[in-house]
Amino acid sequence: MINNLFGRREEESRMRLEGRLPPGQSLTQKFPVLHYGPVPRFDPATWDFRVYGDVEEEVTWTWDEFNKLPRTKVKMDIHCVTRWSKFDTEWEGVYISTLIDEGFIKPKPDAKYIIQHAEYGFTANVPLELARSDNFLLATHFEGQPITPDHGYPLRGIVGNIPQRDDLKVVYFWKGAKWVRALEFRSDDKLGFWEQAGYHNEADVWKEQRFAR
Ligand SMILES: Nc1nc2c(c(=O)[nH]1)N[C@H]1C(S)=C(S)[C@@H](COP(=O)(O)O)O[C@H]1N2
Ligand SMILES: [Mo]
Repeated sequence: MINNLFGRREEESRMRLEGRLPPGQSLTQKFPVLHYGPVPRFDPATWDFRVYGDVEEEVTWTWDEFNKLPRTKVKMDIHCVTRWSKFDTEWEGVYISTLIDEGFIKPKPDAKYIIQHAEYGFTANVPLELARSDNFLLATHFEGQPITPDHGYPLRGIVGNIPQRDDLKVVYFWKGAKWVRALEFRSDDKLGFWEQAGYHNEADVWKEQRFAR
């Protein structure tokens, strides 16, 4: 593993040189766990995933059904507002754009935002345009293994930077909800959990939009 061959500082310098280290961030080779509240238990028999709001047809998938949806792998750099960045993380899961393109989800024309609803009432909001882009994934796997319980098992939103893809907007990692259970499509925006607590609604990592004021 590259992480073992090079020290943290050497890797950080390399990322800075490559233009991949956003302002105010530092590289970590660990994977910190950050969330509010307890880690939920997963029961595949009762778990479901709901898509509702500004969609032509509301849908609900069981865990089995969710696992039959078209899947994608993506490698991203993730940036936490608490100033750690983790590079070249590999995720596997489901792209919202694929679900829309293949007719699994049919947003109404006025749908402009989505809210990720997670266990215990946690929410995270993003513009639909961002949720549909290649750097946003509903992920089941990290580095080839099911995501661990504290990182969001069985399903979480993931958002980060894909190197060389300067066309994509990159937001802080809190915009991906762990233990996500539903997507709500909306014509108007609605602040999520951390956004209501004073974090910046747009959360652009390159503009260092950490806090609302
Ligand atoms: N359900 C849920 N998802 C959440 C949070 C949370 O409190 N609850 N916190 C967010 C924040 S602030 C961060 S930085 C990332 C952390 O993900 P990690 O623990 O896998 O590093 O999860 C995000 N998703
Ligand atoms: Mo965070």
